[in-house]
Amino acid sequence: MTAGSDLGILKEKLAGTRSLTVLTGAGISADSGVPTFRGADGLWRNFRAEDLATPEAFARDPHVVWEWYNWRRELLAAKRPNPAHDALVELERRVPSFWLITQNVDGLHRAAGSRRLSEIHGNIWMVRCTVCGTVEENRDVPIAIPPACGRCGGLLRPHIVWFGESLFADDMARCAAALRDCEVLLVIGTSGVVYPAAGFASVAKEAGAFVADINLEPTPQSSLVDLSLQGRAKDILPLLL
Ligand code: BV8
Ligand code: ZN
Repeated sequence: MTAGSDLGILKEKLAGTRSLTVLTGAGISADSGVPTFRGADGLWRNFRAEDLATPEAFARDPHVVWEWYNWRRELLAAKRPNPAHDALVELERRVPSFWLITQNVDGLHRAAGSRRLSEIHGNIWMVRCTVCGTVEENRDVPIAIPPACGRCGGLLRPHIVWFGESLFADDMARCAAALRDCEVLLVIGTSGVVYPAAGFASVAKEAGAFVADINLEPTPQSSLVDLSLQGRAKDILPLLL
Protein backbone atom coordinates (compact mmCIF):
# COMPACT_ATOMS: atom_id res chain seq x y z
CA MET A 1 0.00 0.00 0.00
CA THR A 2 0.97 3.59 -0.56
CA ALA A 3 2.76 6.14 1.67
CA GLY A 4 0.60 7.76 4.35
CA SER A 5 1.82 11.28 3.59
CA ASP A 6 0.66 11.11 -0.04
CA LEU A 7 -2.74 9.88 1.13
CA GLY A 8 -2.92 12.86 3.48
CA ILE A 9 -2.03 15.32 0.71
CA LEU A 10 -4.71 13.97 -1.62
CA LYS A 11 -7.29 13.80 1.15
CA GLU A 12 -6.68 17.49 1.87
CA LYS A 13 -6.89 18.39 -1.84
CA LEU A 14 -10.23 16.59 -2.15
CA ALA A 15 -11.63 18.18 0.99
CA GLY A 16 -10.78 21.64 -0.33
CA THR A 17 -11.73 21.30 -4.00
CA ARG A 18 -14.82 22.77 -5.60
CA SER A 19 -14.47 20.83 -8.87
CA LEU A 20 -13.39 17.24 -9.22
CA THR A 21 -13.28 15.03 -12.30
CA VAL A 22 -12.65 11.30 -11.99
CA LEU A 23 -11.59 8.89 -14.76
CA THR A 24 -12.01 5.19 -14.07
CA GLY A 25 -11.04 1.98 -15.85
CA ALA A 26 -11.36 -1.74 -15.33
CA GLY A 27 -9.19 -1.69 -12.17
CA ILE A 28 -11.99 -0.18 -10.08
CA SER A 29 -14.26 -3.11 -10.98
CA ALA A 30 -11.50 -5.67 -10.42
CA ASP A 31 -12.29 -5.37 -6.71
CA SER A 32 -15.85 -6.53 -7.53
CA GLY A 33 -14.46 -9.62 -9.25
CA VAL A 34 -14.77 -8.32 -12.81
CA PRO A 35 -11.82 -9.38 -14.99
CA THR A 36 -9.71 -6.50 -16.33
CA PHE A 37 -8.72 -6.29 -19.98
CA ARG A 38 -4.94 -6.35 -19.98
CA GLY A 39 -3.94 -7.96 -16.66
CA ALA A 40 -2.71 -11.53 -16.11
CA ASP A 41 -6.25 -12.93 -16.41
CA GLY A 42 -7.40 -10.06 -18.62
CA LEU A 43 -10.13 -10.55 -21.19
CA TRP A 44 -7.83 -9.63 -24.09
CA ARG A 45 -5.37 -12.41 -23.13
CA ASN A 46 -7.81 -15.13 -24.09
CA PHE A 47 -9.69 -13.32 -26.83
CA ARG A 48 -8.34 -11.10 -29.58
CA ALA A 49 -9.97 -7.68 -29.28
CA GLU A 50 -9.69 -7.16 -33.00
CA ASP A 51 -11.71 -10.35 -33.51
CA LEU A 52 -14.56 -9.30 -31.24
CA ALA A 53 -14.72 -5.61 -30.30
CA THR A 54 -14.80 -4.09 -33.77
CA PRO A 55 -17.56 -3.20 -36.24
CA GLU A 56 -15.84 -5.43 -38.80
CA ALA A 57 -16.09 -8.45 -36.50
CA PHE A 58 -19.78 -7.81 -35.92
CA ALA A 59 -20.46 -7.40 -39.64
CA ARG A 60 -18.60 -10.67 -40.33
CA ASP A 61 -20.17 -12.76 -37.57
CA PRO A 62 -22.72 -11.13 -35.24
CA HIS A 63 -23.42 -14.52 -33.65
CA VAL A 64 -19.87 -14.96 -32.33
CA VAL A 65 -19.71 -11.37 -31.07
CA TRP A 66 -23.06 -11.72 -29.31
CA GLU A 67 -21.92 -15.02 -27.72
CA TRP A 68 -18.92 -13.21 -26.26
CA TYR A 69 -21.15 -10.46 -24.87
CA ASN A 70 -23.57 -13.04 -23.48
CA TRP A 71 -20.69 -14.67 -21.65
CA ARG A 72 -19.70 -11.30 -20.19
CA ARG A 73 -23.30 -10.40 -19.29
CA GLU A 74 -23.59 -13.67 -17.41
CA LEU A 75 -20.34 -12.98 -15.57
CA LEU A 76 -21.39 -9.41 -14.72
CA ALA A 77 -24.98 -10.13 -13.70
CA ALA A 78 -23.87 -11.35 -10.26
CA LYS A 79 -21.30 -8.58 -9.60
CA ARG A 80 -21.95 -5.76 -7.15
CA PRO A 81 -20.31 -2.35 -6.62
CA ASN A 82 -17.45 -2.31 -4.10
CA PRO A 83 -16.29 0.33 -1.56
CA ALA A 84 -14.39 2.20 -4.31
CA HIS A 85 -17.60 2.73 -6.33
CA ASP A 86 -19.37 3.77 -3.12
CA ALA A 87 -16.64 6.30 -2.26
CA LEU A 88 -17.17 8.02 -5.63
CA VAL A 89 -20.89 8.33 -4.91
CA GLU A 90 -19.99 10.06 -1.65
CA LEU A 91 -17.53 12.40 -3.43
CA GLU A 92 -20.27 13.28 -5.94
CA ARG A 93 -22.45 14.24 -2.97
CA ARG A 94 -19.73 16.36 -1.32
CA VAL A 95 -17.99 18.19 -4.18
CA PRO A 96 -20.07 21.03 -5.74
CA SER A 97 -18.87 20.40 -9.31
CA PHE A 98 -18.26 16.71 -9.96
CA TRP A 99 -18.03 14.59 -13.10
CA LEU A 100 -17.21 10.89 -13.40
CA ILE A 101 -15.85 9.60 -16.71
CA THR A 102 -15.76 5.83 -16.91
CA GLN A 103 -14.40 3.56 -19.62
CA ASN A 104 -16.18 0.63 -17.98
CA VAL A 105 -19.21 -0.86 -19.69
CA ASP A 106 -20.26 -2.93 -16.65
CA GLY A 107 -22.75 -0.38 -15.24
CA LEU A 108 -21.39 -0.74 -11.68
CA HIS A 109 -21.00 3.03 -11.12
CA ARG A 110 -24.68 3.51 -11.93
CA ALA A 111 -25.61 0.54 -9.75
CA ALA A 112 -23.68 2.14 -6.86
CA GLY A 113 -25.65 5.38 -7.29
CA SER A 114 -23.37 7.64 -9.37
CA ARG A 115 -25.48 9.99 -11.49
CA ARG A 116 -23.11 12.68 -12.74
CA LEU A 117 -21.26 10.38 -15.13
CA SER A 118 -20.39 9.61 -18.74
CA GLU A 119 -19.99 5.96 -19.73
CA ILE A 120 -17.74 6.85 -22.66
CA HIS A 121 -17.42 3.29 -24.03
CA GLY A 122 -21.13 2.57 -23.57
CA ASN A 123 -22.95 0.10 -21.36
CA ILE A 124 -23.21 -3.67 -21.76
CA TRP A 125 -26.85 -3.59 -20.52
CA MET A 126 -27.93 -1.30 -23.38
CA VAL A 127 -28.59 -2.38 -26.97
CA ARG A 128 -28.85 -0.34 -30.16
CA CYS A 129 -30.69 -1.15 -33.39
CA THR A 130 -28.35 -1.34 -36.39
CA VAL A 131 -31.24 -0.24 -38.64
CA CYS A 132 -33.31 2.43 -36.84
CA GLY A 133 -30.79 3.42 -34.14
CA THR A 134 -33.17 2.94 -31.18
CA VAL A 135 -31.24 2.56 -27.91
CA GLU A 136 -32.80 0.67 -25.03
CA GLU A 137 -32.02 -1.24 -21.89
CA ASN A 138 -31.92 -5.02 -22.14
CA ARG A 139 -30.92 -7.11 -19.10
CA ASP A 140 -31.68 -10.54 -20.56
CA VAL A 141 -29.07 -13.14 -19.61
CA PRO A 142 -28.55 -14.67 -22.03
CA ILE A 143 -29.90 -12.43 -24.74
CA ALA A 144 -31.63 -14.42 -27.56
CA ILE A 145 -29.29 -14.57 -30.57
CA PRO A 146 -29.79 -12.86 -32.97
CA PRO A 147 -31.61 -10.18 -30.95
CA ALA A 148 -34.21 -8.20 -32.92
CA CYS A 149 -35.41 -4.61 -32.52
CA GLY A 150 -38.92 -4.36 -31.06
CA ARG A 151 -39.64 -1.36 -33.26
CA CYS A 152 -38.38 -2.39 -36.73
CA GLY A 153 -37.13 -5.98 -36.45
CA GLY A 154 -33.56 -4.93 -37.29
CA LEU A 155 -30.50 -6.61 -35.78
CA LEU A 156 -29.53 -5.25 -32.35
CA ARG A 157 -25.91 -4.67 -31.32
CA PRO A 158 -24.37 -3.86 -27.93
CA HIS A 159 -24.50 -0.10 -27.23
CA ILE A 160 -20.73 -0.14 -26.83
CA VAL A 161 -17.97 1.80 -28.56
CA TRP A 162 -15.76 -0.64 -30.46
CA PHE A 163 -12.21 -0.06 -31.67
CA GLY A 164 -12.17 2.22 -34.68
CA GLU A 165 -15.55 3.77 -33.77
CA SER A 166 -16.03 7.36 -32.65
CA LEU A 167 -17.10 8.00 -29.09
CA PHE A 168 -20.55 9.52 -28.47
CA ALA A 169 -20.44 13.25 -29.31
CA ASP A 170 -22.49 14.39 -26.28
CA ASP A 171 -20.18 12.52 -23.92
CA MET A 172 -17.10 13.99 -25.56
CA ALA A 173 -18.35 17.54 -25.16
CA ARG A 174 -19.27 16.96 -21.51
CA CYS A 175 -15.93 15.27 -20.77
CA ALA A 176 -13.92 18.00 -22.51
CA ALA A 177 -15.57 20.59 -20.26
CA ALA A 178 -15.05 18.45 -17.14
CA LEU A 179 -11.34 18.02 -17.95
CA ARG A 180 -10.81 21.68 -18.79
CA ASP A 181 -12.62 23.05 -15.73
CA CYS A 182 -11.61 20.71 -12.90
CA GLU A 183 -9.24 21.66 -10.07
CA VAL A 184 -8.46 17.99 -9.40
CA LEU A 185 -8.45 14.97 -11.72
CA LEU A 186 -8.37 11.54 -10.13
CA VAL A 187 -7.41 8.65 -12.46
CA ILE A 188 -8.32 5.22 -11.09
CA GLY A 189 -7.49 1.72 -12.33
CA THR A 190 -6.80 2.28 -15.99
CA SER A 191 -3.77 1.11 -17.96
CA GLY A 192 -3.90 4.32 -19.97
CA VAL A 193 -3.40 2.83 -23.42
CA VAL A 194 -6.80 3.24 -25.11
CA TYR A 195 -7.43 6.62 -26.75
CA PRO A 196 -8.98 9.09 -26.40
CA ALA A 197 -9.24 8.37 -22.61
CA ALA A 198 -5.46 7.79 -22.45
CA GLY A 199 -5.00 11.48 -23.27
CA PHE A 200 -7.37 12.84 -20.61
CA ALA A 201 -4.75 13.16 -17.83
CA SER A 202 -2.55 15.38 -19.98
CA VAL A 203 -5.54 17.49 -21.09
CA ALA A 204 -6.46 18.22 -17.45
CA LYS A 205 -2.82 18.73 -16.47
CA GLU A 206 -2.30 21.28 -19.26
CA ALA A 207 -5.47 23.08 -18.16
CA GLY A 208 -3.92 23.47 -14.70
CA ALA A 209 -5.49 20.62 -12.71
CA PHE A 210 -3.81 18.71 -9.90
CA VAL A 211 -3.71 15.13 -11.24
CA ALA A 212 -3.47 12.03 -9.05
CA ASP A 213 -3.69 8.37 -9.97
CA ILE A 214 -4.55 5.21 -8.06
CA ASN A 215 -3.31 1.96 -9.55
CA LEU A 216 -1.56 -1.28 -8.62
CA GLU A 217 1.33 -0.32 -10.89
CA PRO A 218 2.80 2.62 -12.83
CA THR A 219 1.15 3.48 -16.18
CA PRO A 220 2.29 5.50 -19.22
CA GLN A 221 0.68 8.56 -17.53
CA SER A 222 2.33 8.12 -14.12
CA SER A 223 5.25 10.38 -15.03
CA LEU A 224 2.97 13.34 -15.70
CA VAL A 225 0.75 13.07 -12.63
CA ASP A 226 1.36 15.11 -9.47
CA LEU A 227 0.81 12.21 -7.12
CA SER A 228 0.57 8.42 -7.50
CA LEU A 229 -1.02 6.16 -4.93
CA GLN A 230 -0.18 2.49 -5.32
CA GLY A 231 -2.68 -0.09 -4.13
CA ARG A 232 -6.21 -1.37 -4.57
CA ALA A 233 -8.89 1.19 -5.36
CA LYS A 234 -11.25 -0.38 -2.82
CA ASP A 235 -8.66 0.06 -0.04
CA ILE A 236 -7.48 3.57 -0.96
CA LEU A 237 -10.64 5.46 -1.99
CA PRO A 238 -12.54 5.05 1.32
CA LEU A 239 -9.46 6.46 3.13
CA LEU A 240 -9.73 9.68 1.11
CA LEU A 241 -13.16 10.60 2.44
C1 BV8 B 1 -11.51 6.45 -31.51
C2 BV8 B 1 -15.18 -1.88 -25.55
C3 BV8 B 1 -11.67 8.00 -33.30
C4 BV8 B 1 -15.49 -3.26 -25.79
C5 BV8 B 1 -13.13 -0.77 -25.62
C6 BV8 B 1 -4.19 1.90 -34.17
C7 BV8 B 1 -5.10 1.14 -34.89
C8 BV8 B 1 -6.49 1.29 -34.70
C9 BV8 B 1 -6.97 2.20 -33.78
C10 BV8 B 1 -6.06 2.93 -33.06
C11 BV8 B 1 -4.69 2.80 -33.27
N1 BV8 B 1 -4.05 3.63 -32.41
C12 BV8 B 1 -4.97 4.28 -31.68
C13 BV8 B 1 -6.18 3.86 -32.06
C14 BV8 B 1 -7.43 4.31 -31.50
C15 BV8 B 1 -8.00 3.27 -30.56
C16 BV8 B 1 -6.96 2.96 -29.52
O1 BV8 B 1 -6.74 3.71 -28.60
N2 BV8 B 1 -6.30 1.84 -29.62
C17 BV8 B 1 -5.24 1.52 -28.69
C18 BV8 B 1 -5.51 0.20 -28.06
C19 BV8 B 1 -3.95 1.60 -29.44
N3 BV8 B 1 -9.18 3.88 -29.99
C20 BV8 B 1 -10.34 3.83 -30.60
O2 BV8 B 1 -10.51 3.21 -31.62
C21 BV8 B 1 -11.44 4.64 -29.97
N4 BV8 B 1 -12.10 5.42 -30.91
O3 BV8 B 1 -10.35 6.74 -31.27
O4 BV8 B 1 -12.31 7.15 -32.36
C22 BV8 B 1 -11.29 7.13 -34.45
C23 BV8 B 1 -12.26 6.77 -35.36
C24 BV8 B 1 -11.88 5.97 -36.47
C25 BV8 B 1 -10.57 5.50 -36.62
C26 BV8 B 1 -9.62 5.85 -35.66
C27 BV8 B 1 -9.99 6.67 -34.56
C28 BV8 B 1 -12.48 3.69 -29.43
C29 BV8 B 1 -11.95 2.96 -28.27
C30 BV8 B 1 -13.01 1.98 -27.84
C31 BV8 B 1 -12.50 1.14 -26.82
N5 BV8 B 1 -13.49 0.16 -26.42
N6 BV8 B 1 -13.81 -1.82 -25.41
C32 BV8 B 1 -16.04 -3.90 -24.59
O5 BV8 B 1 -15.68 -3.61 -23.46
O6 BV8 B 1 -16.86 -4.78 -24.85
S1 BV8 B 1 -11.59 -0.62 -24.88
C33 BV8 B 1 -11.39 -1.50 -23.49
O7 BV8 B 1 -10.21 -0.90 -22.94
C34 BV8 B 1 -12.42 -1.41 -22.41
O8 BV8 B 1 -13.54 -0.69 -22.75
C35 BV8 B 1 -11.68 -0.68 -21.31
O9 BV8 B 1 -12.48 0.19 -20.59
C36 BV8 B 1 -10.64 0.07 -22.04
C37 BV8 B 1 -9.51 0.59 -21.25
O10 BV8 B 1 -8.92 -0.43 -20.50
P1 BV8 B 1 -8.74 -0.22 -18.94
O11 BV8 B 1 -10.04 0.13 -18.37
O12 BV8 B 1 -7.63 0.72 -18.72
O13 BV8 B 1 -8.40 -1.69 -18.45
P2 BV8 B 1 -6.99 -2.46 -18.43
O14 BV8 B 1 -7.27 -3.89 -18.19
O15 BV8 B 1 -6.19 -2.13 -19.60
O16 BV8 B 1 -6.22 -1.87 -17.18
C38 BV8 B 1 -6.64 -2.12 -15.85
C39 BV8 B 1 -5.77 -1.28 -14.94
O17 BV8 B 1 -6.26 -1.39 -13.62
C40 BV8 B 1 -4.31 -1.74 -14.90
O18 BV8 B 1 -3.48 -0.59 -15.01
C41 BV8 B 1 -4.16 -2.38 -13.52
O19 BV8 B 1 -2.87 -2.18 -12.97
C42 BV8 B 1 -5.20 -1.64 -12.73
N7 BV8 B 1 -5.78 -2.36 -11.60
C43 BV8 B 1 -6.10 -3.69 -11.54
N8 BV8 B 1 -6.71 -3.97 -10.36
C44 BV8 B 1 -6.76 -2.81 -9.67
C45 BV8 B 1 -6.16 -1.79 -10.45
N9 BV8 B 1 -6.07 -0.52 -10.02
C46 BV8 B 1 -6.56 -0.23 -8.80
N10 BV8 B 1 -7.17 -1.16 -7.99
C47 BV8 B 1 -7.26 -2.45 -8.39
N11 BV8 B 1 -7.85 -3.37 -7.58
ZN1 ZN C 1 -34.91 -0.83 -35.10
